[in-house]
Amino acid sequence: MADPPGLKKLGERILVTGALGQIGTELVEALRAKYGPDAVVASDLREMPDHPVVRSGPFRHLSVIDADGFDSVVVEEGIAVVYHLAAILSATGERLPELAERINVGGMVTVLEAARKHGLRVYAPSSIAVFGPDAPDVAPQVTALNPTTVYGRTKVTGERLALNYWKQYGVDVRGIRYPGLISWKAPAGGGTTDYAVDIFHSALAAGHFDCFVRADTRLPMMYMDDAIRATLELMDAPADSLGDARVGYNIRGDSFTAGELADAISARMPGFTCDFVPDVRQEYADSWPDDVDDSVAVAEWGWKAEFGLDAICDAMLRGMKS
Ligand code: NAD
Ligand code: AKB
Repeated sequence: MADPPGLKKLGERILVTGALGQIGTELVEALRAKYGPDAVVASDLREMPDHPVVRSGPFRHLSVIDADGFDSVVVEEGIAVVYHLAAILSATGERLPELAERINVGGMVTVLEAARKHGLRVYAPSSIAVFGPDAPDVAPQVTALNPTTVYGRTKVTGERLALNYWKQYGVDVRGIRYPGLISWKAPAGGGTTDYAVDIFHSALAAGHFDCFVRADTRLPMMYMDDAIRATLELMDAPADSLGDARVGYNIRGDSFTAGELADAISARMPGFTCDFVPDVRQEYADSWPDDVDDSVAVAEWGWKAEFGLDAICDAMLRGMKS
């Protein structure tokens, strides 16, 4: 039977939620390069007509907590795969906990329900924020998940929901516990690890940065190119190679302190200065591990990072100057 007028054939295209954010800006670019511009429908709650994602292919204005609207977009656009990036990050989430619950957990339910009904594949990222202060300094793949942030708790719930939909309904859902992501094409979106992005912007604009965590704050970090490649590689991995970590793989990029990051920038920009003036975000950073053990991702789908601290600094300064 012919598709109703105006509808694309179901099962042909990709939908990205939260596409105008820090990750979406680069993931949409990578997906459009891989599958063609028309195959990737970007969506977001925000409307930004001049954003490169909006200008480079189809865009739908869509809230992930509007389940009926989401279903309509899936059918109208012929969606087969969803990359679900829409979320409220940690710093904003602690200020607006109800909003974080509604969007992070409610949005996940919307996407998983649509996946169950329409047979969609789903990519839904998790975060190192699933770990709490009781996790080992180098967090293993499997350990108690007792986060003290609201954001972290929504991410644990997201992983559990995803695993249930996989086990009960066979929904092919995959995810990665991203470390703090460092990139220059779009601003970081209200997280705790934003200092590792903001420091580069302030260094270039003012030669100085007031860092909102202490110099000895050590966290897992990753350059965006590695994160995008990991996302594409995980989605391309054969389903039968993935175990229960499929909904939230630990992946390692590098681990460094805020002081080490400031020193690495000073080494490239003589005269750069950084003061450390911790605020409430220090508490969230202190609750997360120093590093992660990614041996399960390495064994199951061959993960390997390319960017360490020095390569990240070189790429950031080169990219921002261009
Ligand atoms: P971001 O804040 O930069 O972007 C999120 C986007 O979601 C924004 O464009 C926002 O407008 C949109 N959004 C918010 N509410 C929405 C709604 N109701 N409906 C539709 N869109 C909505 O976030 P990001 O850094 O791109 O993060 C994407 C995902 O990756 C999130 O799940 C986040 O938890 C996870 N993650 C990010 C990092 C990181 O360092 N960036 C680290 C770990 C995990
Ligand atoms: C945040 O700081 O909230 C995010 C994350 C690590 O999930 N960057």
